[in-house]
Amino acid sequence: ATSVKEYTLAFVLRNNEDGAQILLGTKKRGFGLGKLIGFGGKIEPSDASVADAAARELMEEANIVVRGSDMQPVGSLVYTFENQPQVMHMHVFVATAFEGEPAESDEMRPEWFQCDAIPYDDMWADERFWLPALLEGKTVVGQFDFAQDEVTIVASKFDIA
Ligand code: 6U4
Ligand code: NA
Ligand code: NA
Repeated sequence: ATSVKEYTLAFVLRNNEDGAQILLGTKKRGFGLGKLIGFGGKIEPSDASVADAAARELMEEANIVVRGSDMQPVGSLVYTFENQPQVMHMHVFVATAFEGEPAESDEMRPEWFQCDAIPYDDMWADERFWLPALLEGKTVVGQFDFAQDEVTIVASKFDIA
């Protein structure tokens, strides 16, 4: 039987003299080890809302504060992995208002990148298909089916609006 687990993923954006930047983190442990990703994780029963779960993860992993109301929902993505009954459902958010300075945690090493020079080769393979659209203010809904290697996309369908 298939079971679906709910996750958040949040991208923080800022503008400074260098132009538009995005906060990404290198995953230091667990699932996606070594990959450059947004901040997020499993939604816990104690989270009052999905947006609050995303804000909690940003605090835990990057040490910055984003109010739940400043979490803009921009996507819904389903991931499957070959030979794994568990399906991941990821709720994607963008935030442009935050407090504090991003700082390294046990789980993530945060770093700002220029939005026009995102190193997609260091990210999950699906990111290049939809993250550019989110940076233009669009939304994404879709599904990516990965092989067991967690690199190869064997099937995908997604809508950008
Ligand atoms: P622990 O270690 O229990 O605190 P937790 O932070 O709850 O973990 P974690 O880090 O395993 O959960 O969550 C996985 C993160 O990776 C979520 O933010 C979703 C994200 N993720 C998984 N597959 C992805 C993919 N193909 N593309 C993507 N993000 C993905 O962009
Ligand atoms: Na996480
Ligand atoms: Na976490």
